[in-house]
Amino acid sequence: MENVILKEENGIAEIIINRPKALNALNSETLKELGSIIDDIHVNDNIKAVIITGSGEKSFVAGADIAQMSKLNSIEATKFSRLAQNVFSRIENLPKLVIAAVNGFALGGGCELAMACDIRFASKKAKFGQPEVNLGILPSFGGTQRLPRLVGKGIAKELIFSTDMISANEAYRIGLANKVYEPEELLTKAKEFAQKVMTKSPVGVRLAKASINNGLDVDLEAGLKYEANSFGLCFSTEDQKEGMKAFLEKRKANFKDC
Ligand code: CO8
Repeated sequence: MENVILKEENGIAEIIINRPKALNALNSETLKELGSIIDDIHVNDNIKAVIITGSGEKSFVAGADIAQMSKLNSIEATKFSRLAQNVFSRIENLPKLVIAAVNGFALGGGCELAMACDIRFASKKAKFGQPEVNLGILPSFGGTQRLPRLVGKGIAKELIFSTDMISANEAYRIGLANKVYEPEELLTKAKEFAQKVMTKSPVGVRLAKASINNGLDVDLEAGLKYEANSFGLCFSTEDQKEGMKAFLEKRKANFKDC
């Protein structure tokens, strides 16, 4: 693959968007490569968690590729938006933990990519923003939908209408970033978090992720039913039996993901 690097170590996949000359901007080729890597990871049982980051020290992803986008007609633009939305939804619904390690600019499509991940860890140097209305367009890789769900309608509108670029600390304050770290410790902290989650019951983590994601798109009663059904499903697994037995025997659980 030309634009995306995949590294794998100890059950953790590190996906690096790698177009540093364009500050890792997402063109259609990069999105297709990213989608194909996500699909491979989906069916690879050896990979338990994923970290997405940007190549170089300056940028996570500085948005969709403006040079490529500037040549699109209306139908092509819709297709481009749907391509990215589809890849980001596959990331959001991947039945494994996905952490965005935001190492620099996360603008436009870059902020939208980070928001499709479960957790956002930011370097102190990170900058977040949705600058699309500067370009005569709107956020269309999911930003008008995921940003208000994360930070609320008012702050989402403030960020999208103003195009203000905000610091990592401000992103943390409004709930866009989960944690802020020194640049040199960002990846280590992301890996440590992944390793911590990997000691938990994979069944529990997977079903909790699906329950949270599905619940946000339906009314409370439907979300509660989904949660209760997922809870019931746990009782057909070995992991539930092992988790509760281990507690009662005062030992560490040995989960097998079955
Ligand atoms: N697309 C293409 N190239 C880019 C992008 C981008 N988004 N961002 C940076 N680059 C390129 C620059 O053109 C430059 O290339 P070159 O060296 O060949 O001139 C190189 O990266 C370095 O950039 P700068 O020289 O500008 O670096 P600075 O440190 O001066 O500035 C900034 C960094 C502030 C990040 C600046 O590059 C910038 O403002 N970039 C654009 C950010 C932006 O507007 N992003 C949003 C794009 S729109 C979007 O994401 C919409 C998603 C939904 C679209 C739906 C489509 C249908």
